[in-house]
Amino acid sequence: MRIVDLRSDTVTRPTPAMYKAMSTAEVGDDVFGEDPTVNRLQEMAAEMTGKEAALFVASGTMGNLVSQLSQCGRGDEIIVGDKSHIFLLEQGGSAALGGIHARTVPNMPDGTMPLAEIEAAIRTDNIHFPITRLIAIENTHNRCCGSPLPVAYMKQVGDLARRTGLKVHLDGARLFNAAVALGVRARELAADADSVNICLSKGLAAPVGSLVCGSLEFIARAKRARKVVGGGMRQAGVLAAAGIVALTEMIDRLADDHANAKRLAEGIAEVKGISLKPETVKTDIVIFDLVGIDAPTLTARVGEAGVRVLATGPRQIRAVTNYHITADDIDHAIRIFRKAMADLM
Ligand code: TLP
Repeated sequence: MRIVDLRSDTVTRPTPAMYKAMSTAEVGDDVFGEDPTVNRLQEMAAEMTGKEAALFVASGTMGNLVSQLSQCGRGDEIIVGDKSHIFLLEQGGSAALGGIHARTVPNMPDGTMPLAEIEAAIRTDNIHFPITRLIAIENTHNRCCGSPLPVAYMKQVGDLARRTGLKVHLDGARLFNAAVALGVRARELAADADSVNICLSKGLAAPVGSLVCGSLEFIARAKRARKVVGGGMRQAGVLAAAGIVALTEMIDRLADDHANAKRLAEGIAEVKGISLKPETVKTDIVIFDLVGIDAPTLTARVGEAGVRVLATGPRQIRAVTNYHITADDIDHAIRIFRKAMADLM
């Protein structure tokens, strides 16, 4: 059966160039800082995000956790979006492992948090309150339909943080999708962040890995935090080699994923029972609501026909385009959705 896997951009498998690079990677013990391939990847990531240094970590979750552990102490508070990955989908790891308290501010449909609401959430000096340390921003914003947050907004958050003595963490798991969609460089989007997490294993198709980027001083602390969560890897150059290919060859083509996501959105927006505004789709993520049918039922039905998507709510579905998905796959998926809805409604 023809399979069109739209569950996530994380389902991507390594490209032939990645397999080749992995098989010939020069390696060393990275806990000693002696893996030349890891070091090269870290230098590339630092340069691309405009930071002094970078650190290779196992996953986006580890990158976000290590960044928070490096910037906050126990009992400190972070301001995060109520639809952010950090708040919803990382097991509350910063609280569980770092004693860090999360204060949520609503994410708007475009992924931003209103500046006035961020400011209102900052704690004043009062013996009853935790101390606010960090504002965490997500760009693109996964649960807000992959919205790219513009440079101007990132700067406004940075200005607010500097004025109030806070740090900014950027969960840039899909920062390159944002850069491509907005026609800017990733470093412009990262300029106002003290720490940035970028992922290689999503739209960039590397099998494993993320990088946290920031000042030399931040990276020194992040390296300790990575070690205590068990993330000190040894001959990690085997993985980093694929990451170098990801950062070199896989960024510009994200535009194809964005075009395919738009094509999918336009193709299913008119289907009865699907509520979706195609203009909200700006990167590789399509999120839509259902009317008169529940998400697990539709997900199971299209799944039987080989089209894999995720239910992200009782009546909400997410589809994510990626390296393996062609425009023809999208047209096939549209036909499967149309038929499933016609049968079920
Ligand atoms: N997101 C995954 C799942 O966890 C839901 C996905 O399929 O979208 N930040 C953001 C914005 C993310 O979307 C993700 C992964 C992460 C962090 C965590 O990355 P990993 O999965 O590498 O730990």
